[in-house]
Amino acid sequence: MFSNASNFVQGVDTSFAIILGASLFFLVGITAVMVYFVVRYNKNKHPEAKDVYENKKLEITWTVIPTILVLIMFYFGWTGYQPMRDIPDEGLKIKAYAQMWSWQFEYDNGKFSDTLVVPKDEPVILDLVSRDVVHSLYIPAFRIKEDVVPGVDNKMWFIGQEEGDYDIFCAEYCGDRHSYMLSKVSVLPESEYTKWYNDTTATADHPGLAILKKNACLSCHSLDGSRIVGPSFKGIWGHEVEVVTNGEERTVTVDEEYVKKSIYDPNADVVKGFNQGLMISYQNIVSDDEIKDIIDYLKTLK
Ligand code: HEC
Ligand SMILES: [Cu+2]
Repeated sequence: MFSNASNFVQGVDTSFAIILGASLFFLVGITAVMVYFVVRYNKNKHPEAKDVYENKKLEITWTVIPTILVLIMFYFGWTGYQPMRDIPDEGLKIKAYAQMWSWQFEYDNGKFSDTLVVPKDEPVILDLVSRDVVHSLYIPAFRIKEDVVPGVDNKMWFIGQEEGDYDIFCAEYCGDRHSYMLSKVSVLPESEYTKWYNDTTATADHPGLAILKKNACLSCHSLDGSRIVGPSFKGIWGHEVEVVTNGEERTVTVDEEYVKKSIYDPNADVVKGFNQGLMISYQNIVSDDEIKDIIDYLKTLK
């Protein structure tokens, strides 16, 4: 509470503190009055119950005071929320992709990243795109959360005001590994951000591995033989797998054609023991050339 990590912290924390304060006041007040009444009006002290009928003053009081109170809460809630929806025209635009079960951020210059890197003190406008189901981008430290809905053009914005790393969560249950759908936002000084942004040289990764990372294939496929959502990629090249095609089991060898088919039409041959319909088709997302790189890389995973 009361940090200054983003431009929304103060507005949200103020309304939170006011609502918490009012709730505490009434918790203590009502409990005290209740205890007093239990003692004061118990049967020994007050044997004859009295029927109280109508009390205009009391009724007006308990209508007007709570109305004023909730209007105060509304006022602070609204003034804290309104600027979040008032998205500026100018700012750093970044595309935020959500998919089962990872985040990915794309910058103007075509750079992709798993973590959101932003400069300090500059408005950042996130264009929220879902590649599959409904997710929700949540940065608790910044007090912002916005749904990422497939087919809906939604945006969110903020200004990072303190350097550091903050958690990003998915706040909309989106399947098996929803709770692993984590990332970070790094707020850097302007000059460090520019350096990071301009550094588009690929990491030392194998090009095929870079493609698997970029498309978040690894949130469902491990490289070390462990089963996540899909089969591990370890040792699959050239091996035989049992698949179900149109309800019939058959054995196929993992070759170029099979890998390509698995990526473009994942529900045609479903690996036995795994669920159909989890992997989307990457037909317009991963190109033929990229599949060649992926295959080169799979060959190295003995
Ligand atoms: C949401 C989870 C998920 C993501 C993301 C995903 N897959 Fe899959 N994948 C699966 C599942 C589940 C199967 C097994 C069922 C089937 O064959 O459709 C599978 C099967 C495969 C197979 C066949 C594996 C075998 O052992 O025969 C290949 C190859 C494959 N995926 C490649 C990819 C690539 C490349 C990407 C990224 C471009 C990717 N997958 C992204 C879930 C996923
Ligand atoms: Cu999610």
